[in-house]
Amino acid sequence: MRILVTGGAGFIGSHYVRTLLGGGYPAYAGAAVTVLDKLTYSGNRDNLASVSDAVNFVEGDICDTDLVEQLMPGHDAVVHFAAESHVDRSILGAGPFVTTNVIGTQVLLDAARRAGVGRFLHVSTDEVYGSIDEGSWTEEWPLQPNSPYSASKAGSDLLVLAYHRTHGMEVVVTRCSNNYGHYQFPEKVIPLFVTNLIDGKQVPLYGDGGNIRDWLHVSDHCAGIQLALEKGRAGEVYNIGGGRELTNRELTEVLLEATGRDWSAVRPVEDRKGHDRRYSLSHEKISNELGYAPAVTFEAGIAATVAWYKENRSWWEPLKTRAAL
Ligand code: NAD
Ligand code: TDX
Repeated sequence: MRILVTGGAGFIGSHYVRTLLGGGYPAYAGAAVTVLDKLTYSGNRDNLASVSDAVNFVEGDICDTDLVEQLMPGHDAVVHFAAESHVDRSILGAGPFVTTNVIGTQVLLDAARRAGVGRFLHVSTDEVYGSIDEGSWTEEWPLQPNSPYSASKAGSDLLVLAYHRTHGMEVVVTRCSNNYGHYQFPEKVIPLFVTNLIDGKQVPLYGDGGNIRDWLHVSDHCAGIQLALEKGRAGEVYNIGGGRELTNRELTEVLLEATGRDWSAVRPVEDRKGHDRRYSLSHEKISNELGYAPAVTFEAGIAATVAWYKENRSWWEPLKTRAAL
């Protein structure tokens, strides 16, 4: 079995690759892994250091048709993580989001179709559903993305599903809630806040801090992806949630406590443009059909995550300096 993992040097993709090569997904034991990653600001080969001997690492762009067409044949499955992933960056400039997230996905789909790849798993986000005041999103909710990032992800989801309807490709789309865990690039709220707090700095809390996110440990997300890859029905969408909703103020309180700081470390700042108020995801479908259940409690996951950032300054400090965070 040969798996092509795009974006495998990023936060979630590298977790998936490390787990797979560490024997964490028994059905894929012994699988060969190719990682295709452009190493943008958020891609980092250090994230794969523990498995570097076992990975065929290709530095390249998913939009590079020649490269992708040449690389694809011989692979049995594609797990597609590569994306521009940060909402704030998409507000500053949407170009790379449309290019990588939409066109890059089309290039991969065409190459996978021509090469007769058996399975194409597209990693997407709950943000494609927009914002929800009450209740939780099921897979039937209309797509109402509000940021350039989520609009580009919605575009890629629709393309992937269209290749199933049009060409009969064996695609599966997963949509997850907010991930956290080791190796998350320190621009996202949890690692940004934790590393600032460790360093005695302040943290910028957007708006009134009442926005709600549904938190999912990266290992539970990757376990859900693997279930959907192995057993999900082709042409279907599966939500992968963590089931733990917190306002950003509640999240901040947890992080202040974990780092021994207090509210004087919090700097209220202007709200994000078009800031989605609440995300809430139902994962009933993947739980009922495929037996998914999140295994990491938020308390245990956040304690391990904060401990990891405390112990791994050498990983995040240069990244923050380079990105001026
Ligand atoms: P990340 O930014 O940490 O990693 C993205 C990776 O993709 C990087 O290694 C980067 O170098 C690579 N990449 C970017 N553009 C590329 C290109 N043109 N060609 C090849 N490689 C390219 O992101 P992440 O948090 O690991 O997210 C992975 C996937 O999960 C994305 O598709 C994202 O939309 C989705 N997602 C993330 C979250 C979250 O909370 N982090 C939640 C829902 C969905
Ligand atoms: O400095 C900050 N201050 C702040 O209050 C940052 C960076 C964020 N926030 C708020 C905005 C959000 O309400 O925290 C919340 C989480 O923000 P992000 O970490 O930027 O995540 P979000 O915008 O919710 O998107 C994330 O989840 C869905 C990922 O970045 C996406 O890739 C994924 O699709």
